[in-house]
Amino acid sequence: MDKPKIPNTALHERDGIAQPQSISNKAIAHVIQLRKKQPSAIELVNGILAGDKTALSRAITLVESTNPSHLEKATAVINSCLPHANKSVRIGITGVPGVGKSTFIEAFGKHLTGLGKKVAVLAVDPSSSLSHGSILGDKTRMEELVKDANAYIRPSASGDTLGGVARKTREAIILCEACGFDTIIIETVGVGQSETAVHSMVDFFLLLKISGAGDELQGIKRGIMEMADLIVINKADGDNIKRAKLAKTEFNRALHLFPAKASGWQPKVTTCSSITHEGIAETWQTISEFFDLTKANDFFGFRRSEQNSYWLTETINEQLKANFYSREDIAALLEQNKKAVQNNELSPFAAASILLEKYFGLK
Ligand SMILES: Nc1nc2c(ncn2[C@@H]2O[C@H](COP(=O)(O)OP(=O)(O)O)[C@@H](O)[C@H]2O)c(=O)[nH]1
Ligand SMILES: [Mg+2]
Repeated sequence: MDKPKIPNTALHERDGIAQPQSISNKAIAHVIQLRKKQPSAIELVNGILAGDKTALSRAITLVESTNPSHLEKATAVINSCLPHANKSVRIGITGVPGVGKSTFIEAFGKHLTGLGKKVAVLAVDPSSSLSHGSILGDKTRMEELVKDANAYIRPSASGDTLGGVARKTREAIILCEACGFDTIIIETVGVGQSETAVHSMVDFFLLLKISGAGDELQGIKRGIMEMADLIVINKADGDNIKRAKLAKTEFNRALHLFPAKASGWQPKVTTCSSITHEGIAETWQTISEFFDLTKANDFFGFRRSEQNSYWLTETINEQLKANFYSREDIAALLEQNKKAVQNNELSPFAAASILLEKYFGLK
């Protein structure tokens, strides 16, 4: 018997084969159950204070949530954790992509857990909202640290603005500290003003570099050099050792040209290899000296309280701005006044006054 001919046209549909349901009803029921069982704020806090990393992750996700209905719970968790936070050292690490930040943090973090410390690694990377966090993909690079019971690695919060990402990171620091992490490492790639944001939330700022073809100081933003408490020349291994030592001399000379720091600390330069681990212990030794000095001369506490008031005003600025621009009546009036300003019918200052008066309900 001849097989029926199937017309070769796009309008024809073959009967498909019945597909098995890709998600079982049991799995769906399980997910629904989990959703229902969102832990309460008190459960989260108890988990965090008991050192439970799952509770910590959940709380950080809550804090990062942009859903307004989560805000109240997030605030309650943060407030309960706050009295248990602060007992830590916070270290910021920056450097261009490829310099070896992830590899360094893996080696450095393992060294610290080897000393009995509990290490949390967070990232500030406002560019990563699309790629879902810069260090997420790097988790493979931090293979050992990820498996370490005394380490916690969290990819960067996504967000549209650096201010938003920075606030979430500040809150994540508090949660990590309440969870018993005593050494917080904040990684950032030098995008936008992210180094400045990280600098304003850490006690110690480390710039990672590699030795180049000679002119080591070329291409470094002066501001970053000025912020650094320590420059670490990474990849000081193999053929690179000699060049790394030369770079160290050159950076040391350059650092001495900057004005003295309020901390009383003279910034230093070390070399290390994140692969052979040569120089990792010395790098931590140098950082410890900084903490000894700044805790003895009270700069440590002073800087933290300065940072707190800085973040208070930063947050007010952020939220006022966000609230202003999200109001529909303001947006309409802004559009209208923009045209008038562009056509020189209204000065920018007069237009701003009109808008602000409307915003504050003065008119
Ligand atoms: N030889 C050598 N290679 C390194 C060292 N540290 C990192 N690398 C390599 O440099 C590349 C970039 O490292 P990665 O940690 O991803 O840099 P990141 O982009 O700054 O996080 C990787 O191929 C690493 O294996 C080091 O100390 N010595
Ligand atoms: Mg990396």
